[in-house]
Amino acid sequence: MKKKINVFTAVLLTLSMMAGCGSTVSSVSASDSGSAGADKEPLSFTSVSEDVKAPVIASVVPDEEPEYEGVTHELGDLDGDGNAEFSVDYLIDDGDIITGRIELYFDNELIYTIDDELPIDTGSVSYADYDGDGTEEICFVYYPHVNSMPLDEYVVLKNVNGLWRKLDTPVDENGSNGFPVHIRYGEEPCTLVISADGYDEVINYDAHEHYEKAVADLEAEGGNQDFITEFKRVLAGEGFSAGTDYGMVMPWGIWEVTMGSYVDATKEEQPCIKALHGIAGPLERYDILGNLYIYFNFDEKGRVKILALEFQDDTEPAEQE
Ligand SMILES: [Ca+2]
Ligand SMILES: [Ca+2]
Repeated sequence: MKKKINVFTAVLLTLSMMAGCGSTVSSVSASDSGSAGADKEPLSFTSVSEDVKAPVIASVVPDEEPEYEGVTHELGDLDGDGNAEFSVDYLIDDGDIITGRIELYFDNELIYTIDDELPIDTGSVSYADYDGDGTEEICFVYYPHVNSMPLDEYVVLKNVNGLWRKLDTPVDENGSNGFPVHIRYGEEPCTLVISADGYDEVINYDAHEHYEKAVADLEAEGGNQDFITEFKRVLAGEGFSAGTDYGMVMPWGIWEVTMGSYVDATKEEQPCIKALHGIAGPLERYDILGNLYIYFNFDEKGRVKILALEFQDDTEPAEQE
C-alpha cells in the first residue's frame, strides 16, 4: 500500500495536449488527495501516453543517404510542416570504450547532438511551450544504459533566432542530473522537511508510520537487527536535532522524466515536466522513504520554474540484501 503526501489536491482529467504530436494521450492523476501539508491550490497533471515514445524504425532513412547510420527513430512531425522529425542513436567505439551519441533532426536538419559516456537510446519527445512565450520548445528524453535500473536523461531545446539551444536544467551538488533537494529534520523527532532550492513551499513529512512499519516488517521476517536498531533510534528521537540534514537523495538524481500538462487552481493549463527523485534515510537503499516528484517548466528568461512538489511515501518493507 502506498500513501501519498501532497502539497496540493489533485484532480483526474483527460486533456488533449501537445498539439502537433498527433498522438493520443492518457491521463494520470497526480495524487489521490491532499493530506499532510495540503495547503496548496488544486493541481492536475496529465502525462503524455507511453504511445508517444518513438518506435524504432531500423531504416527510415533511404540508403542513398549513407551519412545516417546507427538506429533511427521516427519522432513524428512535431511542428506539422510535413517533415517528420527523427533521431539517430550511435555507438561510438574508440577502440577502448564504447560511448553513446544521439543526433536530433528537426525538419531534416541536424539541430542537436548529445554525447554521453554511456551508450544511450532515444526515449520520448514532446513539443510544447515550456516557457510561456508562445512558441514551442522540444523536450527530448533519452536512456543511458545503466545496469541496475531504468534511468532517464533529458534536454530541453529552445529555438532562438533559428538555432536550437539547450535550456539550463537543474544539476545537484554532485553535478548529477537532479534538483538541489534538501531533507532535514523538522521541529519534532521523526518528522522531516523536504525542500528544493528555488521553491518556497516545503513538504512536511511525518515519518513515524514509515519507520514503525519498517520495524514491524523486519521483526516479522527476522530481518537485519542493525536496521531495526537504527529505525527504533530514529523513532525514539535519538540523534534528533531540529533543522539538521537527514538522509539523502538517491544516486543518479532524476530517475524518470514525464512530460505533461499542469493545471492549477486558476484552471490555467501549462506544459510541464515531472521529474522523479528517490528519497532515502541514512541507510540509503535499505531505508527508501519514497518518491519525490518535482513539477517544473521555465520562466520567460529560460530559468527553471518549479510549479509543485509531491512526495509519495513508500511503506513497502525495507529492502533486504
Ligand atoms: Ca517537422
Ligand atoms: Ca516557448
